[in-house]
Amino acid sequence: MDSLNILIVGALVVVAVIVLFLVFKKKPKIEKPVIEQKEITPVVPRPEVVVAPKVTWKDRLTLGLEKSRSEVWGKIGQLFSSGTPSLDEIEEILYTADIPTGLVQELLAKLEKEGKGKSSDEIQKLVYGFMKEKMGPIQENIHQDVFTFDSSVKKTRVFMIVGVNGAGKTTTIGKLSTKLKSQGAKVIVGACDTFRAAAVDQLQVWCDRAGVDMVRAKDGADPSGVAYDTVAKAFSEGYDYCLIDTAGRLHTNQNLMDELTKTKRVMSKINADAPQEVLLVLDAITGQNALKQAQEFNKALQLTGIIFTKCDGSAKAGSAVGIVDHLKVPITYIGVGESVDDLQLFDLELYLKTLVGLEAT
Ligand SMILES: Nc1nc2c(ncn2[C@@H]2O[C@H](COP(=O)(O)OP(=O)(O)O)[C@@H](O)[C@H]2O)c(=O)[nH]1
Ligand SMILES: [Mg+2]
Repeated sequence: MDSLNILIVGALVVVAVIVLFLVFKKKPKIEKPVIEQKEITPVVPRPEVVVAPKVTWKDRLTLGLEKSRSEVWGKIGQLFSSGTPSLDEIEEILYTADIPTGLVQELLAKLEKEGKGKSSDEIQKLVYGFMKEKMGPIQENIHQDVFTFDSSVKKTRVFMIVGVNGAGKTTTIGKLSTKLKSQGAKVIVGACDTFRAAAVDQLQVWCDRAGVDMVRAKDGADPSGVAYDTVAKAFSEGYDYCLIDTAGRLHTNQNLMDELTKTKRVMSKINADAPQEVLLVLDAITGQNALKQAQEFNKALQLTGIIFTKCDGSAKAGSAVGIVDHLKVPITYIGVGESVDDLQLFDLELYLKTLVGLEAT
């Protein structure tokens, strides 16, 4: 019985082995199917790519000076197009644009002498030539190399920015530091408008956005102290540009003007050349009063340049010619709006051609 069992089990094992062998041998190899991975793109309508047209500086300037061109400078030629106009009419237009009396009379005399029978375009060229003659020699005095950053020049340039309240000092410093930083310059800003906490915060926002350093006043510090600390840091740490913001003040307030003189003086204790530039921010809207302001600031601080802001929205942008002619101080920058790109180095030819409506090249 036992041997029969063993036999049966043995036979079963043999049969099982044979079956298993056959099963595994015959089983076709099942290859994993290769599933092609196709990218599934959802059918979503593509939004139209709108590329904002690049607004060039020439376009910005043309738009900014539109009022001055259409209401004043471009109008002179038009008046000549239908015969010789009454010079009184031109005189009145020039006075509304806040052109000083002496200059108005000079231009009228020129128009009277040379304008007869000329076309509108020829008159515009004559006006352009007159303005260029007045401003050209003074504009030559701009220290061009100072305003364009050159990384091979290892120098710290200090700009002191002055002007009455609301002229655009802080905004201009914000724009300038953004520009200089994007050119690769190391920039530091001194927040010396210690009268208003909001003014310091306003500057801080610009500096943070531009990624430049700023020195704030310690509690109770006076403006010249902040200027001193900023300039000292600028020179000891090798900054390329040091921009000093100051509190807006009326040019008629002697105490405040004295304080500005002191601020300027303390900077020169750190470096005899500092500040290399004392720039007056003038708001074009101020018109005739701008000249008075400029004279007072120049007397107290010996200005090296003028930053002419808010030329947009005012028909008085041409008052630049009177200011430059009177003061013998060049315009270094011109502002035609609130964005960084609305401030540019002043280019006399482009400015004058745009102002009188001649095609600028
Ligand atoms: N339209 C226009 N506004 C400007 C220009 N420059 C500055 N502003 C504005 O003028 C106002 C006063 O500027 P701000 O820099 O605070 O003057 P600050 O008191 O001299 O420091 C701000 O609202 C500026 O945005 C410009 O060129 N055009
Ligand atoms: Mg300010």
